Amino acid sequence: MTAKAADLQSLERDLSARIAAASDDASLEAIRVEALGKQGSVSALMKTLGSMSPDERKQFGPKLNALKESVSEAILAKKAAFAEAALEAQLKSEALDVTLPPVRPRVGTIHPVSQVMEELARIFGEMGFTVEEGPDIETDFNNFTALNFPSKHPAREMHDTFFMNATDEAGARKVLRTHTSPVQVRTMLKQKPPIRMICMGRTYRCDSDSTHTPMFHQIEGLVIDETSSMADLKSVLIAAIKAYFEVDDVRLRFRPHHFPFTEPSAEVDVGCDRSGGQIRIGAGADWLEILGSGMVHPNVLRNCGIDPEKYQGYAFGMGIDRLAMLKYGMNDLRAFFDADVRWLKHYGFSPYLLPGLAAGVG
Ligand code: 2NL
Repeated sequence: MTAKAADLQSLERDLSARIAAASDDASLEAIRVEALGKQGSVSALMKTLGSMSPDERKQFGPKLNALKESVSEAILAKKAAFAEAALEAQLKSEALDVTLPPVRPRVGTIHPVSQVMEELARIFGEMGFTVEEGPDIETDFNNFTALNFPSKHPAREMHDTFFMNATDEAGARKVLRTHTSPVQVRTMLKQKPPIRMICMGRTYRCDSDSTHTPMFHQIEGLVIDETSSMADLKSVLIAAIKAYFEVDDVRLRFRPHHFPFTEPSAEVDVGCDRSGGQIRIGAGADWLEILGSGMVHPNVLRNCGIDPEKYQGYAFGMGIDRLAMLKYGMNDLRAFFDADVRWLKHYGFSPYLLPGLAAGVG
């Protein structure tokens, strides 16, 4: 063997041993530069080709080229192996067990009153009612006059109604709506019958004790067409109460009453059972008053631009806060509006669980 051939062989052995021993990309790169770089050992041997005899070159040239190829390939193969190992390690560290329950971000809870409003919107929506809205600050006309309240009616007195300070040209002051009925007035004024609507929202009365808060929530319903009657009212209420309380049997008792905006008017009691220390709606021998209702007064229809000779309908109203207490077992109304995070955590609902009739509205 020529001296050059021996050099080549030992260089090859040396390089392949170092490539095999390389532990990372950086040391491989160093070996590549040392061997194949401009100043590298293989490149140095390449430069000697020029001074060789043609015979020597013929024998030595291909060997040198083969060495260059094999070193280059060995380095690339090792680099690929490193890349694969790195990917493997990354995939392992990012492995995700998709059978684990989801991690839920902390985003607070849905207030029971909001939950109940969602449920009621669903229940009445399924029965063809639209959901209408209106402002909390109302005109005296929309809150009282259109609804057939006489000008001296006690509900208009200072001690029941929150009045705004500003007066209009006629000296009238706006009010915080004392019920949601002005939304029905607005709907009747802008829309022709048939009307089939509910509205829900905040209402205000100057009243505060263990069962009254100055702000509370109401739902009211209104149906105006040519034929709707108290019988239709009763069947709609029974269906809604069954769906809301998730019970199969509900009894209702209509007691004659008076509201300025309905004639006839009735307060409605629902059958319940108080024997277990708590109220269970549906079964049992007791009664609980839950809503007021009646046939819309002809004066109200007229005040809202609807001909009472042609159209008629029913209306009802109930307190949402108490509906929430009855279904979800809260017993102190005032805690509803304290914004105590412990109460909200206990009684609030997950924002991820929206009420739906298919899965039960609860
Ligand atoms: C109750 C009683 C009621 C209505 C509300 C109504 C609205 C219009 C016309 C006629 Cl625009 N009536 N609403 C009717 C009867 C009773 O609520 O005890 N609410 C908590």
